[in-house]
Amino acid sequence: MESTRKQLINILEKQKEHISGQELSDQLNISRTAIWKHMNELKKDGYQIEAVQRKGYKIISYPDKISENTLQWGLETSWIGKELHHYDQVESTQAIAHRMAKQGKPHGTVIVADEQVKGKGRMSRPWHSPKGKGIWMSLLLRPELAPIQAPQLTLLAATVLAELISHYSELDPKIKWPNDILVNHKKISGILTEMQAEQDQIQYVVLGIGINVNQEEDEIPEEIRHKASSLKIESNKTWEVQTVIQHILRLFEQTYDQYLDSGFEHVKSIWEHYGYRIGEEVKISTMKRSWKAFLVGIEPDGALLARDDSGNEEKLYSAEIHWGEGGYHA
Ligand code: BT5
Repeated sequence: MESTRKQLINILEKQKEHISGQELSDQLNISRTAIWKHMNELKKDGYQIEAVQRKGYKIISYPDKISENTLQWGLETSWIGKELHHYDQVESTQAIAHRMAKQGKPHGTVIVADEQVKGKGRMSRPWHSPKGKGIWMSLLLRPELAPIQAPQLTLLAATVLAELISHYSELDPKIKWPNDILVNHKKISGILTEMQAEQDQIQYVVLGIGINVNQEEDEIPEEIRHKASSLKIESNKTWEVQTVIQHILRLFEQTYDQYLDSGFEHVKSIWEHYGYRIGEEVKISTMKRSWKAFLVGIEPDGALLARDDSGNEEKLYSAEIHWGEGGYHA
């Protein structure tokens, strides 16, 4: 049933004009009654299908509910998302992406889920991923880069998200080093990059993107409500998850291709443009000392560059940064 249904959707999608029941039944090798039943099922799932006498069927609009078909329909990319897997519920899209990477799935494979029951952040921290409220997605990449360059992909992804939010709303997104997207000092998105590498070559990267899209305030877990938010809460509008995913994939592909062609400089400057507290003073505590630092920007290896009062610059890989009044505290 599932595969005939998928074939049917594929045919209907390619069709600019109506297609007759007879033609569909010939192409799919099933009876016209079976076609009619499938159409009813599709309508129940939210597809709006027009049936015109003597002309046949045509899809008028797609369901809100996302699927592989609806995501790929109108996806203007050349390599990303050509292979795309959508799930209603998973433990974590990261785990699926790793499994697919090991099965040899291609560069650009995308895994999307409506809900994650064991979504994860960095260092195995939990990532809250409620059903239908956000984007929980992993990209499988096979870049010809040295492992040391992998952090650049995370920074690149963060710039893509910041650019999109900025482009499609009045919001003023910020990228908090290393990779949180904040709006009004609250985290609305996190990125988790995991890599499998051999000697000097990356085998594959799984780039996980989590975005809180349509949660209301009371749908954010209480313990993180002071520091987490969603696009809807901040912008006062409902966002179409499917369209946002398609925009992300398109802009990610474009930015990635440009990065491979002309290097990291462009990503760096966009990142610094959106960088939270970049060009400002913050307090930093490391194991060795506690000091007042001016945040200069990011380095090609993903480090945060900070300058102290005497003009000495230091690359930070992990440090406790006191982001300041009203700021975000991890
Ligand atoms: C991250 O970790 O920010 C990376 C999140 C990556 C999630 C994506 S979703 C698709 C893919 N599949 C996965 O399983 N993961 C990736 P980190 O910087 O460690 O932040 C985790 C912390 O953020 C938690 O300890 C909470 O304090 C907070 N947090 C948890 N869920 C959140 C949410 N939905 N929104 C904002 N903050 C959240």
